[in-house]
Amino acid sequence: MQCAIKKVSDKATAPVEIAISTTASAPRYADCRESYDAGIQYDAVITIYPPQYPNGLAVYCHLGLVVIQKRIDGSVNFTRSWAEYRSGFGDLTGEFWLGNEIVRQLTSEGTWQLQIVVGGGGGKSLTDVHSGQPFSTYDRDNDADGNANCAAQLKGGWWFKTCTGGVWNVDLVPTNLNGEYSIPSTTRGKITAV
Ligand SMILES: [Ca+2]
Repeated sequence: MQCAIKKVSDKATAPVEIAISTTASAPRYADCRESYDAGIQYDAVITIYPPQYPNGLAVYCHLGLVVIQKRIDGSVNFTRSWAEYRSGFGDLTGEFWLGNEIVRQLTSEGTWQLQIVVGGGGGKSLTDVHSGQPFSTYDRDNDADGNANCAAQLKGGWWFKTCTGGVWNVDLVPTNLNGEYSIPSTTRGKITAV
């Protein structure tokens, strides 16, 4: 499974700095969309140079999207603290969480869309990403359930609203992509609530 974000609007909210280099160098891409349009149309770890990261930021690009989460084999533990979800963990070439601070920085300008792909099924795009819901981890309970700590209960960080309901109150959208890893054979390949 995988989560990725893409820019859907260029509406500028801050002045754009233009860096001028006098030395010849490899092409620099502002984001995964640019690298994709330039012909890198396979999954790859690419150093992008968005305005927020003038010195470059390594990300995993997939079909023009910046992948913020990838889980393929359960090799990385996603039961992590607030600080770890903030700074990111794992390995960009394997399983990882890119990091909430990086996502916050990248999405600080323009309008972005979150796409979630579970199993081998198709992706589901959501424009209503956060629905006003802050991120929760086991050590920072920001969910809307006053009686439970959803992140602790479900063993993963997420924009939990309730522990059992949908994050966005949309049917068939997974609510806990960062919980303990498992692939139920009956739901493989489908978007499913987990
Ligand atoms: Ca709670």
